Amino acid sequence: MDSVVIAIGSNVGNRHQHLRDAHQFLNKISEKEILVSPIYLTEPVGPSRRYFLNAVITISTSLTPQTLLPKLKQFEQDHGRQPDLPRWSARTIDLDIISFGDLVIQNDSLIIPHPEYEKRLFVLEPLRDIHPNWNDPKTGTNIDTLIDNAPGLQMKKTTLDW
Ligand code: PH2
Ligand code: MG
Ligand code: MG
Repeated sequence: MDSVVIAIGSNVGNRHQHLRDAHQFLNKISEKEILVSPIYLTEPVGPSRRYFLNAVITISTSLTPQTLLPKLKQFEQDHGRQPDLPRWSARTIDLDIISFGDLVIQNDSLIIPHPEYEKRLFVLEPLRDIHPNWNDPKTGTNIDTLIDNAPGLQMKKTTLDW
C-alpha cells in the first residue's frame, strides 16, 4: 500500500463545497485514515484572476498510479470540470497527484512527482503542515528547502473546516 499526496484546488463557484466534496471522495477511496491540511486562500498562479482555495490530502491505496489517475479525472468531470479546456482555465475542482510512495515516473500520461509542484507554494505549505519531514522522492530535497526556494505567493491559512 502506498501513501499518495494529492493537491486540491478550486477557483470557481462554491470553492469550499468543492473542496469538501473532494475530501469526502478521497476519504472513501483511501484504505486508511486520510491526512488533511488546513484550507488556504491563495493568489492565482498564471493568468486567472480568481483566487483559489487549496489544500493537500494524503490517502493510502493499493491502486497503481495508472488506475488511481482515471478515478481522480472522473471525479473532476463529475464535479463540472470540463476536460478539454486550456491549461490555465478556471476550475471547479482540480486533483493533482503530487507524489505516490517513493515512485518516480515519467511517461506521456503521468509524471510523478508532479513536474511543477516545487514552484508552487500553494502545494508546498499545506504539504508541510501534514508532512513536516517530507523529502522529494526524486531529488531528496527536504520540504523546508523546497519552500525556501519557491517563488513568493500571497496566501493565507483560513479557518474553514472540512
Ligand atoms: N492551479 C493551477 C494554476 N494556478 N494557482 C493557485 N493559487 N492554486 C492552484 O491550485 C492553481 C493555480 C493549475 O492547476
Ligand atoms: Mg493543477
Ligand atoms: Mg490537474
